[in-house]
Amino acid sequence: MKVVIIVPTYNESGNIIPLITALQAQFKRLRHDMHILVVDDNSPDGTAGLVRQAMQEYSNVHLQTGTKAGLGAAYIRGMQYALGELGAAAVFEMDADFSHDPADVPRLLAALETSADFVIGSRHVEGGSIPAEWSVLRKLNSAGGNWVARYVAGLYGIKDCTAGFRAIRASILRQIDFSALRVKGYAFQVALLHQAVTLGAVVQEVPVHFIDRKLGTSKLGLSDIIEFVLNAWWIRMRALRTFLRFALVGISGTVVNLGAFSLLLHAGMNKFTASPLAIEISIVWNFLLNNYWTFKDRTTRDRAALKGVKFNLVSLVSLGVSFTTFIALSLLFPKIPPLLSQLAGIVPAVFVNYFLNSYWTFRHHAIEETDAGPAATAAKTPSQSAQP
Ligand SMILES: Nc1nc2c(ncn2[C@@H]2O[C@H](COP(=O)(O)OP(=O)(O)OP(=O)(O)O)[C@@H](O)[C@H]2O)c(=O)[nH]1
Ligand SMILES: [Mg+2]
Repeated sequence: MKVVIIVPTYNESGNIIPLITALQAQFKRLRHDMHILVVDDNSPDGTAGLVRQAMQEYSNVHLQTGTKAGLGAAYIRGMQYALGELGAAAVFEMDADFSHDPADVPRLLAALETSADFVIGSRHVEGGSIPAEWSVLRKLNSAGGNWVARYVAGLYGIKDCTAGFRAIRASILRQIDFSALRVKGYAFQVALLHQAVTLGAVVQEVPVHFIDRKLGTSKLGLSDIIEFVLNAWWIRMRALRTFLRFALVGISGTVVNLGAFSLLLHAGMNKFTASPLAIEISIVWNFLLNNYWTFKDRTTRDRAALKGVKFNLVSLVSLGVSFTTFIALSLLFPKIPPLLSQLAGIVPAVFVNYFLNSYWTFRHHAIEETDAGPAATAAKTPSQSAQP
């Protein structure tokens, strides 16, 4: 397997050569075709020049230069180059400042090979750590970032969403529309992870000890923090948008149901024939709108006709949920008006309907059938899924 370790650099002249040397030492232990791609944004301290010298010695070291546009922009450029020109089967994200221990590379790679599509070198799972000497403010910043990623962006099951030490299968990255990530700075880490989870990637966290940089300075700025929070909310709003569309379609379906029923009665049809026909017309109406509008961004495996059948079945389940609620409320509270029980039944039915259609009928299946990666075979815990 061809593996490319992407190292973004900005003024890392003190670190880059020792890092390349340390990585080469680790590569000797691995049976893979290991490469290093340094993505340098024309660092004024001459980082790129040092990499060019290293390239004389090592044929597996590559360099990409560009103008400084943030960590995310550098990674996007690097990943496109690694997937395109270099033809990588897997890539790593890794800092140049030795915060990520090169000796951890084989462990992350082993996890990628055996059980995951997206491996995180995690500071927040058992066995992992952040430096004890970090100030309270720094710890709060890190914890706050992860909190926002988990509860705002919806990456609930993942402990270290902001980590910058990762191993990712190319089959996942190839499906990501990088231009749609709309991030330039550190927010890239959460945006990418969210995309991968939405695509069905199996995520695994491998514990690592995060070490503070000894040389050079941190590049994290206020604009990065602002972009980070805005990006998490943007992800949340997109998920909400799907649900709102689904609800809107449901409301329009009710109008279609009643309209069709009236028209059929008007045309002289028996009410016992008109009722199920009107229901089916509204189900087909809802299905078409959901298929071509609500979930249009999803790549599904089934043909439209099969999805239509699934949608009908889900409608039947929702009917059961709604009716059971109606009966339960009517029996428990005989005094409340039937219309209220009927209305109350709609609430759980909408959520069940949405959940089943989102995760079954219109389930996103972007992984190719030929992909032998874990996402193609392994079951994913729902808590890790960010599929809205
Ligand atoms: N190419 C490029 N690399 C960047 C940019 N910003 C940061 N980096 C690199 O990204 C990696 C992580 O940046 P750091 O400044 O170490 O950020 P950090 O690890 O969150 O902060 P510290 O723990 O304080 O070091 C380092 O290798 C940086 O050199 C950028 O705009 N362009
Ligand atoms: Mg760092």
